[in-house]
Amino acid sequence: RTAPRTVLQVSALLPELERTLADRYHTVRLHELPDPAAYLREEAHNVVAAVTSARWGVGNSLMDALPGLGAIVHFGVGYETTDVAHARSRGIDVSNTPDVLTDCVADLAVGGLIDVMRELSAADRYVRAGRWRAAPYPLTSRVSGKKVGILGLGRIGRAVARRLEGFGTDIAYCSRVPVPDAPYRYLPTARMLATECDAVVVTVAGGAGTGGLVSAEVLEALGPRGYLVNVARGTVVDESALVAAVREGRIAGAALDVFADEPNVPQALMESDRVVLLPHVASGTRETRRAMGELVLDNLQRFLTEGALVTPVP
Ligand code: 8YV
Repeated sequence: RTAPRTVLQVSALLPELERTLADRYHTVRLHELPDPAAYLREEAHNVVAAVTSARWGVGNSLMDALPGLGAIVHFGVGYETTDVAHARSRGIDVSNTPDVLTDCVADLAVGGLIDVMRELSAADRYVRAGRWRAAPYPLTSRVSGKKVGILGLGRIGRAVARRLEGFGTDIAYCSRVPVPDAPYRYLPTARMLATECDAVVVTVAGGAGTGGLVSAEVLEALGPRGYLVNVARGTVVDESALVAAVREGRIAGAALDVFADEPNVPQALMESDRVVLLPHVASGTRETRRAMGELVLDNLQRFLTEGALVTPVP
C-alpha cells in the first residue's frame, strides 16, 4: 500500500478549518495523539505539509523530525514561533495569512485607543457597580486631535494610521527605515516616538528583533499622560516595566490585546482601571477568521498541487 501524503495539524485551529482539512486531506492532529513521539517515529516520513497557528508555529526539532516536510502553513499573520531561516535551510517553504486580518486588527487597535483614553470599559464597570448614583464619572482624555505614534508602519500600522486620520490626529511613526510613500512624520527611535506622542500604538512584528522594544525608558518617555496600545505581541513590551509604570501612574493607561505569557495576565494589571485587557482577539471576528482559514486552505492546496504557496512569508 502506498503511504498517504499526510498534512500534519500541529495545534488546534478553527473548527470549520479542522473539518475541511480532515475532509480534503489525510490529516493527522499531532496535538491530539496520545503518543505524538511514537507517531513521529513511525509515520513522520509521510508528512508533506504542516498547518499551525501563529501561537505555536513549528519548532526546529519537529521540522527535523519530518524529512518530507515541504511547507509550513500558518493560520495568522505572525510567524515568529517558526524559525524561518531553519526552515529555508531545509528547503521548507513558510506561509502566513497577511492582508485578510488587517482591517479587523486595525479596528480593534483604534477601539482600544478610544477605550483606554475615554475609559469606556472602566465607565461600564462604574455603571454596573451602581456608582453613577453617587457621583458622575470623572473626566477622561480627548482622543480627536491628539498626537499618535505608530510603532511599526506595516500593513496593520498603516491601516491604523488611515483610521486615525479620521480623528484629526497628528500621526508619527517609527520603523527601522522610513517607509517611502508614508505621509506621516518619521521618528527613528521608539523613545522619540513616545516623547513626541500622546499615545503609541504597537503594530510591529514580534520575534527576537523587536523583543523589549517598548522598554522602561520608552514608557518613561511616554509619561504620565501617555497611553500605550498593543495589538502586536506581548514580547514587544517589557511587561514588568509596564506593570510598574501602570501601578505607579507613570503612564496614563494601556490597552493590551497581547501579553508576554498568554493567557496569563499579571495580577497588577487585572487590578488596575488604567488598563483595558483583551484576550488576543484583534483578528477574532467571524468574517476575518473565516478568511484566514480560507487563505490557509488556498496555501495548502496550491502547495500540494503546484509546489508553491500563495502567500509565502517575505
Ligand atoms: C492569531 C495573530 O493568529 O495573526 C496573528 O499573528 O496573532 C492572531 O490572528 C489568532 O489568534 C489565531 O491563532
